[in-house]
Amino acid sequence: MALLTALQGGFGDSSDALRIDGRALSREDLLGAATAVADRVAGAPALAVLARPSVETVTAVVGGLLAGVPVVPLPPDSGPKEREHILRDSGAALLAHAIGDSAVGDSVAAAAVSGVEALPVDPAQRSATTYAESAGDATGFVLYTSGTTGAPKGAVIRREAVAADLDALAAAWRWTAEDTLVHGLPLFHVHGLLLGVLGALRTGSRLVHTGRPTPAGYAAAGGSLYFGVPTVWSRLAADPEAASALAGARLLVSGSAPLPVPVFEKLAELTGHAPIERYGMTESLITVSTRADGERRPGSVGLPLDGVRTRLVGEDGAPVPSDGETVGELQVAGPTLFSGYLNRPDADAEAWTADGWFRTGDVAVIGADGFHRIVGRASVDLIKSGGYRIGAGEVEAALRDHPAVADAAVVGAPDEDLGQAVVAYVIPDGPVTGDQLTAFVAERLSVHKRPRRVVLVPELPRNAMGKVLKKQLLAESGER
Ligand code: MCA
Ligand code: AMP
Repeated sequence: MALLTALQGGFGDSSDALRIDGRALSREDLLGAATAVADRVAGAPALAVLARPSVETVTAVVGGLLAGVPVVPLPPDSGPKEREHILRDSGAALLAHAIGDSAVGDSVAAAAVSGVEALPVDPAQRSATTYAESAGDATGFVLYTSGTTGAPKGAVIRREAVAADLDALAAAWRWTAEDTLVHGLPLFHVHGLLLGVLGALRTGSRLVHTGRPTPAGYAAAGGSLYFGVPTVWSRLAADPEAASALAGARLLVSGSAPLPVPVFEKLAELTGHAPIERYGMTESLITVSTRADGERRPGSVGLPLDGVRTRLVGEDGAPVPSDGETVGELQVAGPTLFSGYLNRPDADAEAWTADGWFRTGDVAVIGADGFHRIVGRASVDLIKSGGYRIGAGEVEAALRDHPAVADAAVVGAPDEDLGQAVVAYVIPDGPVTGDQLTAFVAERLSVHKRPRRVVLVPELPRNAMGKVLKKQLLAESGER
């Protein structure tokens, strides 16, 4: 079966089946334009896509999928160092970008360094070539995601994993062609791209992408199904007028980070809809969710999706009971899991158990009724800020590259708006300001990885082994 069932099956089309940041396309137009991209990329080892929230991005991604070429979304705000790594590591031969994109210079320059050819995408082009559907176990995407240390790792995601996840979500959320999906999330992650775009092209729902996920944009969109990260929902809950405009929706869905219970409750009060909360990872896609026809319990992410298995394991590796109290590391298995990290057998060895389960690194509790509650992350070095996953080690390494930095430690400080905010503790080795260091990181890494706050300190708290005591820094960061 085709991955993008509705797009390729041509059912229920309309002139604005897809509206992105104010520009509309029918599915027939998208298919013709994407096929023109497919004609140009067929046979390439991988296609990088400069993933701004635009019609061109969707056209390029779909073009890669039609041609059976693995798609590598490139965050548009990633600094040169990160961009270079993604392009080189993924083996992308082409970098698709919007034709006439004046801000594309940097990326094309980076692409030139890596021997990658720039591919301007024009959504007005058309082709009617037909491509045979690729095998389900072929790579659909390589999605780059941060670990606790080092550069982002490429998670290799099979086409059939995407299809399985979308079908399981459609069942859990009763997501159909009758829906109009609304969100304004970035198009280089599972949430915004795989669920938020491919979900619409598989189920046949209309899609309105608001450019940015603002309360006003969501209020004006008139959708039935809304996606957001907790920061988006908390900003909406703080804007009663915008929130009340969502009263006519069918389902509000939160994910990518924990939805605070007060935000859940405020949203329910203002919109009349208790939000659905679901849990997932880049590596596993979405695995656990509350259901449209089931209980929506604040603070809980619900039940495993169809076909997904979960278990809790203690620090000694032994199973932990599902009694609603005992915490353990959450491990998952099933058809939505990734195939492994590209070029990183070391990371694979750490991520998988001997019996084939994926270690999420999240700590959870499972109730006797099967409901899952995510308690936190096992490592303080993986930060979630505004729903973005940020490795403390990557930011620390970028800071240490600065000549006036002797050492740095990065933590995710509690933050009402973002969940966690990136805070850097830096031992200077010469005259330097926090703003200069933030700007320095911005030249290397994505915008959201920049420290929100830099604290210059004479030394870092360490244990007897010399390891930085991050929990102590975290406690201090919360006091400011
Ligand atoms: C940001 N800015 C900064 C800094 N950081 N300026 C100085 N120093 C910094 N450290 C700038 C931004 O570029 C922006 O500028 C302005 O400050 C406001 O930034 P911010 O507060 O971050 O607001 P925002 O830009 O509105 O971002 C909030 C957001 C965003 C919209 C919630 O964080 C977001 O889109 N998050 C979604 C992440 C996501 O999709 N994750 C899914 C991962 P200017 O205004 O000039 O641009 S997939 C996943 O997790 C799994 C599978 C799952 O479960 O879904
Ligand atoms: P990413 O790889 O960016 O997809 O981030 C995955 C991580 O986001 C997970 O390991 C969790 O720590 C976190 N996460 C996603 N959804 C939720 C949720 N509903 N509640 C708590 N944490 C979540």
